Amino acid sequence: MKLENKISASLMCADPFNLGDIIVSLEKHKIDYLHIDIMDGKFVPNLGLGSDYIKALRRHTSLPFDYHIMVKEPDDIINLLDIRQNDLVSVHYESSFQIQRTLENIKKHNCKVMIAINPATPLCTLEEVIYYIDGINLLMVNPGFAGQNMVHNCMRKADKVGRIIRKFNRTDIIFEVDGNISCENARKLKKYGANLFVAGTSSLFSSKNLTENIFKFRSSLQE
Ligand code: S6P
Repeated sequence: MKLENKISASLMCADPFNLGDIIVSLEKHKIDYLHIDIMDGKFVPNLGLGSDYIKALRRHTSLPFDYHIMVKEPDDIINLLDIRQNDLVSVHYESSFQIQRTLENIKKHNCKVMIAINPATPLCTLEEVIYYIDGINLLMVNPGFAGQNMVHNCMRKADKVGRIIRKFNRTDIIFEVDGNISCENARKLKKYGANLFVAGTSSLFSSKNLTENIFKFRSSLQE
Protein backbone atom coordinates (compact mmCIF):
# COMPACT_ATOMS: atom_id res chain seq x y z
CA MET A 1 0.00 0.00 0.00
CA LYS A 2 1.40 3.39 -1.01
CA LEU A 3 2.06 5.69 1.89
CA GLU A 4 0.79 9.18 1.18
CA ASN A 5 -1.12 12.09 2.63
CA LYS A 6 -1.05 10.76 6.18
CA ILE A 7 -1.90 13.21 8.95
CA SER A 8 -0.53 13.26 12.49
CA ALA A 9 -2.45 15.61 14.80
CA SER A 10 -0.16 17.39 17.26
CA LEU A 11 -1.67 17.02 20.71
CA MET A 12 0.43 19.78 22.29
CA CYS A 13 -1.58 22.14 20.08
CA ALA A 14 -4.98 20.81 21.17
CA ASP A 15 -7.03 22.62 23.81
CA PRO A 16 -6.58 20.44 26.95
CA PHE A 17 -10.03 21.45 28.22
CA ASN A 18 -11.67 19.91 25.14
CA LEU A 19 -9.35 16.99 24.61
CA GLY A 20 -12.04 14.30 24.83
CA ASP A 21 -14.18 15.88 22.09
CA ILE A 22 -11.10 16.59 19.99
CA ILE A 23 -10.00 12.97 20.06
CA VAL A 24 -13.51 11.76 19.17
CA SER A 25 -13.47 14.11 16.22
CA LEU A 26 -9.98 13.09 15.07
CA GLU A 27 -11.08 9.44 15.14
CA LYS A 28 -14.33 10.17 13.31
CA HIS A 29 -12.39 11.92 10.55
CA LYS A 30 -9.87 9.09 10.37
CA ILE A 31 -6.78 11.08 11.26
CA ASP A 32 -3.88 8.64 11.00
CA TYR A 33 -1.79 9.36 14.12
CA LEU A 34 -1.70 11.36 17.33
CA HIS A 35 1.60 13.25 17.42
CA ILE A 36 2.99 13.15 20.95
CA ASP A 37 5.81 15.55 21.81
CA ILE A 38 8.02 14.47 24.69
CA MET A 39 10.35 17.20 25.95
CA ASP A 40 12.75 17.30 28.90
CA GLY A 41 13.66 21.00 29.14
CA LYS A 42 17.26 20.11 28.23
CA PHE A 43 17.36 18.81 24.69
CA VAL A 44 14.76 21.45 23.90
CA PRO A 45 13.87 24.47 26.07
CA ASN A 46 10.34 23.30 26.88
CA LEU A 47 8.57 20.57 28.83
CA GLY A 48 5.87 18.28 27.58
CA LEU A 49 3.84 15.44 27.53
CA GLY A 50 4.57 13.10 30.46
CA SER A 51 4.37 9.31 30.50
CA ASP A 52 1.30 9.10 32.79
CA TYR A 53 -0.61 11.57 30.62
CA ILE A 54 0.31 9.52 27.54
CA LYS A 55 -0.78 6.24 29.15
CA ALA A 56 -4.08 7.86 30.15
CA LEU A 57 -4.61 8.87 26.53
CA ARG A 58 -4.27 5.24 25.48
CA ARG A 59 -7.38 4.42 27.49
CA HIS A 60 -9.42 6.85 25.38
CA THR A 61 -8.26 6.18 21.84
CA SER A 62 -7.17 3.38 19.58
CA LEU A 63 -5.34 5.75 17.20
CA PRO A 64 -1.66 4.91 16.85
CA PHE A 65 0.84 7.29 18.43
CA ASP A 66 3.55 9.19 16.61
CA TYR A 67 6.08 9.88 19.37
CA HIS A 68 8.52 12.73 18.82
CA ILE A 69 11.12 12.30 21.53
CA MET A 70 13.08 15.46 22.31
CA VAL A 71 15.09 14.40 25.35
CA LYS A 72 18.76 13.87 26.08
CA GLU A 73 19.66 10.16 26.02
CA PRO A 74 16.24 8.84 24.93
CA ASP A 75 17.17 5.21 25.85
CA ASP A 76 16.59 6.20 29.50
CA ILE A 77 12.88 6.91 28.97
CA ILE A 78 11.83 4.53 26.19
CA ASN A 79 10.58 1.90 28.65
CA LEU A 80 8.33 4.46 30.36
CA LEU A 81 6.28 4.72 27.19
CA ASP A 82 3.63 2.29 26.12
CA ILE A 83 5.01 1.73 22.62
CA ARG A 84 2.89 -0.48 20.36
CA GLN A 85 3.37 -2.11 17.00
CA ASN A 86 1.63 0.52 14.88
CA ASP A 87 3.33 3.45 16.59
CA LEU A 88 6.04 5.65 15.13
CA VAL A 89 8.95 6.75 17.30
CA SER A 90 11.30 9.58 16.26
CA VAL A 91 14.56 10.34 18.00
CA HIS A 92 17.05 13.06 17.20
CA TYR A 93 20.51 12.28 15.90
CA GLU A 94 22.05 14.72 18.43
CA SER A 95 20.19 13.31 21.44
CA SER A 96 22.16 10.09 21.82
CA PHE A 97 25.89 9.31 21.93
CA GLN A 98 25.20 6.08 20.03
CA ILE A 99 22.32 6.84 17.73
CA GLN A 100 22.45 3.55 15.80
CA ARG A 101 22.24 1.65 19.10
CA THR A 102 19.34 3.83 20.23
CA LEU A 103 17.48 3.16 16.98
CA GLU A 104 18.02 -0.58 17.47
CA ASN A 105 16.79 -0.39 21.08
CA ILE A 106 13.60 1.32 19.99
CA LYS A 107 13.11 -1.20 17.21
CA LYS A 108 12.89 -3.94 19.86
CA HIS A 109 9.40 -2.58 20.58
CA ASN A 110 8.36 -3.65 17.04
CA CYS A 111 7.28 -0.11 16.20
CA LYS A 112 8.44 2.01 13.27
CA VAL A 113 11.65 3.81 14.18
CA MET A 114 12.49 7.20 12.73
CA ILE A 115 15.36 9.68 12.79
CA ALA A 116 14.45 13.29 13.53
CA ILE A 117 16.47 15.92 11.69
CA ASN A 118 16.71 19.52 12.91
CA PRO A 119 16.97 22.46 10.50
CA ALA A 120 20.76 22.60 11.08
CA THR A 121 21.46 18.85 11.24
CA PRO A 122 23.72 17.91 8.31
CA LEU A 123 21.95 15.46 5.99
CA CYS A 124 25.00 13.18 5.79
CA THR A 125 23.78 11.83 9.17
CA LEU A 126 20.70 10.53 7.40
CA GLU A 127 22.85 8.58 4.97
CA GLU A 128 24.64 6.91 7.94
CA VAL A 129 21.43 5.55 9.45
CA ILE A 130 19.23 5.08 6.40
CA TYR A 131 19.24 1.28 6.62
CA TYR A 132 18.37 1.34 10.35
CA ILE A 133 15.18 3.36 10.03
CA ASP A 134 11.59 3.13 8.86
CA GLY A 135 11.21 6.87 8.56
CA ILE A 136 12.52 10.41 8.80
CA ASN A 137 10.97 13.25 10.75
CA LEU A 138 12.23 16.44 9.12
CA LEU A 139 11.78 19.40 11.44
CA MET A 140 10.87 22.57 9.60
CA VAL A 141 11.37 24.61 12.80
CA ASN A 142 13.76 24.29 15.71
CA PRO A 143 11.86 21.85 17.91
CA GLY A 144 10.23 22.61 21.23
CA PHE A 145 7.43 25.03 20.51
CA ALA A 146 4.28 25.25 18.45
CA GLY A 147 3.42 28.35 16.44
CA GLN A 148 6.85 29.09 14.94
CA ASN A 149 7.66 30.13 11.38
CA MET A 150 9.47 27.73 9.10
CA VAL A 151 13.27 28.12 9.11
CA HIS A 152 14.17 29.50 5.69
CA ASN A 153 16.47 26.68 4.45
CA CYS A 154 14.01 23.91 5.28
CA MET A 155 12.11 23.74 1.98
CA ARG A 156 15.42 23.21 0.20
CA LYS A 157 16.33 20.63 2.84
CA ALA A 158 13.09 18.72 2.18
CA ASP A 159 14.01 18.59 -1.49
CA LYS A 160 17.44 17.17 -0.56
CA VAL A 161 15.85 14.57 1.74
CA GLY A 162 13.61 13.44 -1.12
CA ARG A 163 16.70 13.02 -3.32
CA ILE A 164 18.55 10.99 -0.64
CA ILE A 165 15.52 8.71 -0.27
CA ARG A 166 15.54 8.04 -4.01
CA LYS A 167 19.33 7.68 -4.16
CA PHE A 168 19.23 4.94 -1.51
CA ASN A 169 16.18 3.36 -3.10
CA ARG A 170 14.17 3.77 0.12
CA THR A 171 10.93 4.99 -1.41
CA ASP A 172 9.13 2.74 1.11
CA ILE A 173 10.23 5.10 3.88
CA ILE A 174 7.97 7.35 5.98
CA PHE A 175 8.87 10.98 5.23
CA GLU A 176 7.31 13.10 7.93
CA VAL A 177 7.45 16.88 8.05
CA ASP A 178 6.91 18.71 11.33
CA GLY A 179 6.53 22.39 12.22
CA ASN A 180 4.56 25.17 10.52
CA ILE A 181 2.80 22.67 8.25
CA SER A 182 0.13 24.95 6.84
CA CYS A 183 -2.02 23.91 3.85
CA GLU A 184 0.33 25.76 1.53
CA ASN A 185 3.53 24.35 3.04
CA ALA A 186 2.08 20.83 3.05
CA ARG A 187 1.27 21.10 -0.66
CA LYS A 188 4.85 22.16 -1.47
CA LEU A 189 6.39 19.52 0.77
CA LYS A 190 4.31 16.78 -0.81
CA LYS A 191 6.06 17.58 -4.11
CA TYR A 192 9.38 16.74 -2.45
CA GLY A 193 8.05 13.38 -1.33
CA ALA A 194 6.69 14.09 2.15
CA ASN A 195 3.98 11.58 2.99
CA LEU A 196 3.18 12.27 6.66
CA PHE A 197 2.24 15.77 7.82
CA VAL A 198 2.21 16.97 11.42
CA ALA A 199 -0.81 19.17 11.83
CA GLY A 200 -0.61 21.76 14.62
CA THR A 201 -1.51 25.40 15.06
CA SER A 202 -0.77 26.08 11.37
CA SER A 203 -3.65 23.86 10.22
CA LEU A 204 -5.93 21.61 12.31
CA PHE A 205 -5.68 23.71 15.46
CA SER A 206 -5.61 27.16 13.84
CA SER A 207 -9.18 27.79 15.05
CA LYS A 208 -11.88 26.03 17.04
CA ASN A 209 -13.48 24.61 13.89
CA LEU A 210 -11.62 21.32 13.80
CA THR A 211 -13.92 19.64 11.26
CA GLU A 212 -13.54 22.46 8.76
CA ASN A 213 -9.78 22.61 9.34
CA ILE A 214 -9.43 18.86 8.72
CA PHE A 215 -11.42 19.20 5.52
CA LYS A 216 -9.27 22.14 4.29
CA PHE A 217 -6.01 20.39 5.16
CA ARG A 218 -7.04 17.16 3.43
CA SER A 219 -8.18 19.05 0.34
CA SER A 220 -4.84 20.87 0.11
CA LEU A 221 -3.05 17.51 0.09
CA GLN A 222 -5.21 16.33 -2.81
CA GLU A 223 -4.35 19.30 -5.06
C1 S6P B 1 7.77 21.01 17.56
C2 S6P B 1 6.83 19.89 17.74
C3 S6P B 1 5.71 19.95 16.82
C4 S6P B 1 4.60 20.82 17.20
C5 S6P B 1 3.77 21.12 15.96
C6 S6P B 1 3.42 22.49 16.02
O1 S6P B 1 8.77 20.87 18.44
O2 S6P B 1 7.43 18.69 17.46
O3 S6P B 1 5.10 18.72 16.66
O4 S6P B 1 3.81 20.17 18.11
O5 S6P B 1 4.47 20.91 14.80
O6 S6P B 1 2.71 22.79 14.88
P1 S6P B 1 2.71 24.29 14.38
O7 S6P B 1 1.81 24.28 13.21
O8 S6P B 1 2.24 25.09 15.52
O9 S6P B 1 4.14 24.57 14.03
